[in-house]
Amino acid sequence: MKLSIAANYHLELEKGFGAHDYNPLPAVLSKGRGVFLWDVDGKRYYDFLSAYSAVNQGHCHPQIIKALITQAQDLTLTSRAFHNDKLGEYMEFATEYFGFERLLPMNTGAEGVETAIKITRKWGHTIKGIPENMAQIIVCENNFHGRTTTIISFSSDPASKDYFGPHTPGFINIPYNDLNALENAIKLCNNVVGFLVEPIQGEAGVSVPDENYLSEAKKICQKNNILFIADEIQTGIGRTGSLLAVCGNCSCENKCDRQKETYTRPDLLILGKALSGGTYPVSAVLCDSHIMDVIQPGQHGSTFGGNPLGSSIAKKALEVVRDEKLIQNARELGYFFREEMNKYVKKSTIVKLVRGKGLLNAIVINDSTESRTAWNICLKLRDNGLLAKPTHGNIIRFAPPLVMTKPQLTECISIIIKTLQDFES
Ligand code: IF1
Repeated sequence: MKLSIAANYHLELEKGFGAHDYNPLPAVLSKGRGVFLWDVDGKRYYDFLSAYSAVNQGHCHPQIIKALITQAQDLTLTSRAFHNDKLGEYMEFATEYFGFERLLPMNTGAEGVETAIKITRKWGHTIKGIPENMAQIIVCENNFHGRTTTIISFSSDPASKDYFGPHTPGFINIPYNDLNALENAIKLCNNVVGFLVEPIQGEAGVSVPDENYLSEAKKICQKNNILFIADEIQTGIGRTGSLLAVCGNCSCENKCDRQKETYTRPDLLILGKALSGGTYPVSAVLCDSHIMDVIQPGQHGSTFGGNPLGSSIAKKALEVVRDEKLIQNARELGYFFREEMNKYVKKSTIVKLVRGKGLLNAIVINDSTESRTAWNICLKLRDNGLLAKPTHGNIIRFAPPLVMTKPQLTECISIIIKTLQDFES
């Protein structure tokens, strides 16, 4: 589909005046509501990326927007030099909802990850007794935790890492979903203080680990006095059909006491993205006092972290997930999506497999990672009214907002299959 004059106008402005740090799919969007996006020419699309799982609650959710507007008319920012009347209530709600004693508010996901790294390192040096500046954190190959210089220092993706050195030391890379590799890394290094892991590796192509991987990894960490750090920035807040991907197979039908449940409770939980329903940068690190209290006044923070606007939005965004039972919906629609897609995959020459959990899924295209097939499929999906984007060459991620209905998903599945059929040999 050729882009309109209006769309090209916007593309050219970005091209002429912006950094070329992205290669977006050619679509210029101007409006979003629920599961839908509209472009500058009024064409409607189903959103199957959800801004990388930041829009779990649907675009411009009315209650979240109302909370944003109401707070924005009173007070947006004081800095943490003073208190405000929204942060405490948000902290109380979020710590109870996720089952941790304390919350440190930040803004972007990468800031949340950096915060978790600092807390873990300081815990290692001051509580575990690792010699100063010797702390090591184990991470997994093909990770994605953000784009700051420390975080890309432990990336295994050359595009994210090369030429941005000198890289931050103190990280050990091991294969994902490999418990022996975790145990061996700990055996080889006495200074390990933490294990930072995505419960499902999103950017790596929705790589779902073995059923027992996270629980066994947590046990290995516990046995070795190492902090288990779950990066749930993309997988959390209902996306995988549980409140957290580490919750395993529970979808919150019966309220659990997350302080005690046997689920794989992380020592540090990192949230972002859907924590604000995609309306405002809000991230957070949650953990219990014996870990969080290594941070004393003046040792960490940010200008916007914990501001009243973000706090009001985040509390409402979480209430929407709870009250609209989005976790259960993601779980049920996820099963339906994979079941329907597998009926097609069985006889497809172009799709190798479909995988995922809840409404975080992906298809693997039967072509090389260097081929343009996945990209061309996404261009055709766009023409057919559905927006998705390839990750790592031959994988297409499918992650619609969790407010999607079954009839809408049924229509999307037929759009996807009809589009794929055009590429069958
Ligand atoms: C981009 C990827 C996804 C994340 C996890 C931390 C962060 C992210 C598990 C950092 C952010 C975003 C970043 C965005 C595209 C997107 C992404 F393709 F980059 F890898 F989702 F998979 N942990 N992911 O997924 O959070 O600082 O961005 O708020 O940089 O292109 P952030």
